[in-house]
Amino acid sequence: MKLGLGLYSESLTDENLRFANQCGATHIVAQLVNYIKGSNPKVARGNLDGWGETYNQDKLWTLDQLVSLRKKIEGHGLKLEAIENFDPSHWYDILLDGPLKVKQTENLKQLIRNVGKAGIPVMGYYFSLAGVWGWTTAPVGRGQSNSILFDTNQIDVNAEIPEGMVWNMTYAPKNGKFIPKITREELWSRLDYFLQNMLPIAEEEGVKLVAHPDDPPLPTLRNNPRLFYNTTEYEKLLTKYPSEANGYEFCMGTVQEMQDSDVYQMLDKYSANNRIGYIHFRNVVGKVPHYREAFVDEGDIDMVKALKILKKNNYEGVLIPDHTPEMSCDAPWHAGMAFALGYMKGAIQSLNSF
Ligand SMILES: [Mn+2]
Repeated sequence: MKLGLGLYSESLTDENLRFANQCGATHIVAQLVNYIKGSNPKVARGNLDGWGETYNQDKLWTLDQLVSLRKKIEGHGLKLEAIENFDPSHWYDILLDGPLKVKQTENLKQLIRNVGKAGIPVMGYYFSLAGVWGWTTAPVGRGQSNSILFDTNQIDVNAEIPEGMVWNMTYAPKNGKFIPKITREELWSRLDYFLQNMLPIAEEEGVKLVAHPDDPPLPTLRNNPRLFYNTTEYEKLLTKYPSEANGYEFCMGTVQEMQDSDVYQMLDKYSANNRIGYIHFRNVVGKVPHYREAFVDEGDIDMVKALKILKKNNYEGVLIPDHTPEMSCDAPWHAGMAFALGYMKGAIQSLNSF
C-alpha cells in the first residue's frame, strides 16, 4: 500500500507538493474542480448553501493540461495516482437526465480518454444529486477541534434542490424552481447509462473508474434518493458491472457511517479481488443520522486492524487521509493532514517490521 495526499485545484502548488513529500506521501490524488465563487473546499465546513459556483461547461480538461499536472507532480518525486471527481458543470445533465446529456456523455468519454492518455491510472467520481450536503461544523472533536458534524436534528433533510444546482454546486443561475423528485430506480437507470457509456472507454484506456459512496449515507436527502447509502446498494455497483475498470473509491469514513456496515469485511473482500482504486483513510464517531468526523486514531474504526487486512491482501493502491478535524494553529488543514499522514506512516512501518 502507498501513502498519498489529496489536493484541490488551487492547492496543487509547489509548496503543498513539498509538504506532501515531507509527510512521507509518495502519491497525489488531484481534484480539479474550479470554484469560481464561494468557500475554499479544503477549509469549508458548513456547506448547506453549496460549495460554490462552477461555469466550466466549455472548458474540458485537456490532455496537455493533465500531462503538465502529472509532470509538475513528478517534478517533486511524487506520482499522480488519480483525478477525483468530474466537474459538475461537465456532467450535470447526465446526473439530471437533462437535454445536454448526450453531448456531456461524449465530453466525459473524451475526458476519460485524456486521463488515460496522460498516464493517470484512476478516475474517481461521485454519482449523486444532492452531493456532499448537510454537514455542519463545530468544536466538538478531541481537544475542541473544529470537526465535521452530521446531525439530522440540525438541518432540514428535505430541503429541495434548486434548479441550476447539482452535486451541491451551482452551474446555472437559479430560477426559483426545484428539481423534480425521482425514484431510486430512475437514479439507478441514470447510473446504468453513465456506466454503459464510460466503462468501455475506461477499459480501452486502462483507467479504473471508481465510485465514492454517498456522504452522508442516507437513503434520501433533499427530497431525492441517494444510490450508495448502505453496503447492499454499494455492492450492487460491482456485482452488476464486473468489469475490471469498475471499482470503489473506498471511503472508510462513509462506509463506517452506514447503518449496516462492516468496514473490515468490505475492505477484506474488495481489496482481495482488486476492486478498490484508492482509499479515503479516515475515521468517524457514530453512524447516520448522527456522527462526527474524528482524528484518525480516536474514531470507531480500528485503523491498525484495517491496515492489517490490507497488508494481508497485498493491497497495492493508495491511501489518502480525505479530511480530518482542524488543529488549533496557524495552518489548521496542514496540521490535520500531517498528523494523519504521520499516523499512517508509523502504523504501516510498524506492520512491515513484524
Ligand atoms: Mn470520502
